[in-house]
Amino acid sequence: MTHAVSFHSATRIAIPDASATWPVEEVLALFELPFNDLMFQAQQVHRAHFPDGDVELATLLSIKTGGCEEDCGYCPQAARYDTGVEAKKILELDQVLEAAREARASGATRFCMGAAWRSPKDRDMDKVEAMVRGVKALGLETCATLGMLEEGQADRLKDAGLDYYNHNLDTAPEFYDNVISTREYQDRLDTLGRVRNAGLKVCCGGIVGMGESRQQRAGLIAQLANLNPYPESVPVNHLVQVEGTPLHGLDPLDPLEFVRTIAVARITMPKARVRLSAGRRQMGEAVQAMCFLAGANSIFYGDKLLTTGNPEAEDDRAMLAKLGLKTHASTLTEAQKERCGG
Ligand code: SAM
Ligand code: DTB
Ligand code: SF4
Repeated sequence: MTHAVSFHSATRIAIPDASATWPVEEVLALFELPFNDLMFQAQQVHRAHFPDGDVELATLLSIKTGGCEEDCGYCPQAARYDTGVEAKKILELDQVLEAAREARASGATRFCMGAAWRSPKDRDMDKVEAMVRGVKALGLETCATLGMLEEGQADRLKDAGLDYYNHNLDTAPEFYDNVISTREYQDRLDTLGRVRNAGLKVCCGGIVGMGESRQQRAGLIAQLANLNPYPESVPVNHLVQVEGTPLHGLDPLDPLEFVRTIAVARITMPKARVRLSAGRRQMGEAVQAMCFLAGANSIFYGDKLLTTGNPEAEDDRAMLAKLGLKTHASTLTEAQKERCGG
């Protein structure tokens, strides 16, 4: 065991500290626990690090849709696949701010701006920086996902007031070439390094259900958990199969395997926000409820992800109420609420 562990007083469950390193075999061993033992352990770790039942609501906006030059096999926005997604120009600042105001009024505390780029061009950076400044001024936490960043670009985003940069590893290194050929795994790690060096918080996760093995799911989680420090925020996406993409038509993943992935992410990255991300519409409430039990504490909130559907906000509010979960906004202190504009 390479982890420094502390013990949760009531149950003597080992809780790894923030600097633990995770060999893939140990991550795989977690995946292979009896389901109830895994869930119990994940719930212990979760409660040791987060207030009970707190779920963050993050709204996603596609600020630049479609026409992307990359070949990510899951992605409806890659120009080379015939998916019916139309390439559009970058949104205007006021369109973004309008969406951010609506998100805030519906109860979101975090606003994520996504662009279908391999990497941002310099002329795009000015526009994105203005968006980040404007969204931040509304009191929302800001997140952007714009592709690979070059030297200096992460610093510019940090200066504009960006809180998180989302850049996913997507899968295990040994499965990666089955999914993407237009950029390397190392390119992703390099961007994550620049994001870290700029002092931004890292939002980094991946996709499950792309035909990878359990060992490879463990490989992805080990990669994430062994980043030093591990990401503050870990989106776990369930592949949304889109007609026209190479990954359309795969056998669906066993939903319990998805729940296990969430639990293993929670145990190996105890202080991270584990984000139950793409695929919720296809999942149903019972599987989502198990994901919350397994340690997920953030969702994308609003009826659209980037190009595909997400549950209606009203249905999500009803689901959270039914499960007795609280939104992050309702658990913020009065001082924090003041900073977030109420
Ligand atoms: N273009 C930028 C990039 O790829 O870094 C940012 C946007 S990209 C759409 C952000 C992430 O969305 C991808 O890394 C992938 O993890 C996720 N994603 C894209 N299409 C998906 C799908 N069909 N199902 C699940 N997740 C998906
Ligand atoms: C992340 O990991 N998942 C979100 C966000 N980061 C940008 C994106 C999911 C996209 C799902 C497919 C679509 O709607 O185009
Ligand atoms: Fe482009 Fe990002 Fe989609 Fe890959 S995931 S094709 S980089 S938009």
